[in-house]
Amino acid sequence: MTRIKHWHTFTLLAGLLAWNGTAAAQVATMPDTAGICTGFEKTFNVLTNDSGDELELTAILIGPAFGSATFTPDGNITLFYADGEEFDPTDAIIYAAQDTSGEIGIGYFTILVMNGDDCVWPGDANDDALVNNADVLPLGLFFEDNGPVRPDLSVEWTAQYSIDWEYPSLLEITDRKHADTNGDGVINNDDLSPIYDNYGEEHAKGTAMEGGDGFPPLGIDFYADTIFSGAEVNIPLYLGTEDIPASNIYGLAFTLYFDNDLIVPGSMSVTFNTGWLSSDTGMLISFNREDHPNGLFDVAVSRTNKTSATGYGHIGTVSFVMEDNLAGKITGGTTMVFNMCPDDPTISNALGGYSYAEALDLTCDSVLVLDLTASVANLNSRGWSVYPNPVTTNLFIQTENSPGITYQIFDPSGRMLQAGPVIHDKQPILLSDIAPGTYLLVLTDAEGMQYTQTIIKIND
Ligand SMILES: [Ca+2]
Ligand SMILES: [Ca+2]
Ligand SMILES: [Ca+2]
Repeated sequence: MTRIKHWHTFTLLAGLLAWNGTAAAQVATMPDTAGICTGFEKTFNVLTNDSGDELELTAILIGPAFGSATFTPDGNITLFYADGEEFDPTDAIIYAAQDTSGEIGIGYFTILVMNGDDCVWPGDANDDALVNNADVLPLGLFFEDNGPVRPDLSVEWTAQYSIDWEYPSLLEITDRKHADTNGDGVINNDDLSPIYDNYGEEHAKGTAMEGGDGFPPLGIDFYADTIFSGAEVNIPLYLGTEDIPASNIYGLAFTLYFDNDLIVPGSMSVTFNTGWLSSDTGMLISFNREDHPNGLFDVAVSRTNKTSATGYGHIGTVSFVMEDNLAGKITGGTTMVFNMCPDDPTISNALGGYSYAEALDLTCDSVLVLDLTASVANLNSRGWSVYPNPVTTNLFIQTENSPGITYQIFDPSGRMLQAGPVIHDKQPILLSDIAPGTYLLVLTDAEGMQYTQTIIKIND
C-alpha cells in the first residue's frame, strides 16, 4: 500500500484533478512503472510516454512513501532507497506535468522496490559478481525456461530489479532470473549479448587446483610437429579419453592461453559443430571472446536439452591463422615453439551442479612454427636439389652425401605427411600415398639448419 505522507499535497492534487477535468485535454499522461534496488540510485523519465506541448515536470505531488525522489523539468525522477531501511515492495509517486499553455496533467508512477542483494546484474548469469564465460553455462541449463519480464528492460551494468522466477528445485541453484540477462522473460541465445557487453576483465590464471592424472583430460591436439608461418590451423579440442571418459557433462567454460605474438589478431575461433557433446542433440549454445593483447581466448559451450552427456575425444575445433611474418619474433633460428593451454574451467551438469579444475586434467600442447618468410633458405643455396618437380611417384633428393640429414614433407595446413633420414646421395622418396597438390619439403642438417623447397605432386 502507498502511504501518503502529506495530506495537504493530496488536497492540492484533488483540486488539480477537478480543474483538469474541465479543461480541453491537451495534456495526456500515461502511467509509468520502474523497478529499483536498495542501495542504488535510479533515474527514470516519466514524461517519455506522455503527450503535450513542450511538457515539463513541475511537481512531485505525492510520495514516495519510502526512500527519496528528486526531479528535473525534463521529466527525470531520481530515486534512492537506502540499504537496510524499511520499504514496501510497491511505492508510488504522483507527478504534475505542464504544457506551454499552462495546462496541467497528473501522472502516476509505480515504483517496485527490492533488496539490492537480490537484484540481477545483466550478464552475471551465475550471480557471482563477475561476468565471464562461466555465465554462459546457466543459459544452457535453463534454456527456453520462462519467467516474469523485468519492468524496464535495461541491460546497463547496475543492479536491476527482477522478481524471482521461483522454479521448484531440490537443489541450491541460482534463481533463473539471473540467466535472463536481457530481462525479456525467456532464456535463450539473446541472453549472450549482455554477457559480451558487460564482460569483466578479471582473470585468475592457474590458481585452481587441477585434478591431474586420472581425471578426464581437456586439451587441444596439434597433430603436426611443425606448422608454417601464415598457415590456417584447425586443431581438435578434446575432452576425455577412451580410458578416462568425461561423464555427466552438460556445459563447459574455459580459457585458452596462447602466444599472442604468433597468431593473427581476430583470427581465432572455437566451434562445437561436431563432436560428442553435440552428436545426439545438435543443439548447443556457445560463446567465443578473444582478448588478443593478453593472449586469452574465452570459450563456453552448453547443451540445451536438459540432459547431460558422457563421452570422450573430439568436442570442437580450434581455428586460427599463424602470423605470416615472424621476423623479430624468432630469436636464434628459423623456428619458434607455439604453446596453447586450456585453463580456468567450469563444468556444469544437467542438474545445475558445477565443478572446476579439480575435475579435469588440463593438457597443454605445443608445436614448432617454421618461418617461411625470411630465414629459411631454399635448399639450392646449400647446393642441394630435388627432382623431378613436378613429381608423380618418386622424388629424388640430391645432397653431397652429408651425414645426419633428415627430410619432412608438409601439406599447406602444416600437417606433416612423411619424414625420414636422407641416407643416400640421391635419396629416393616414394610419394605414391600423397594426393596431387603443393607441398613443402624441409631438409634439416646435422646442425639443425633447415632448407626448404616447394614440391608439386601430379597424377601419373
Ligand atoms: Ca508518464
Ligand atoms: Ca558471473
Ligand atoms: Ca532473455
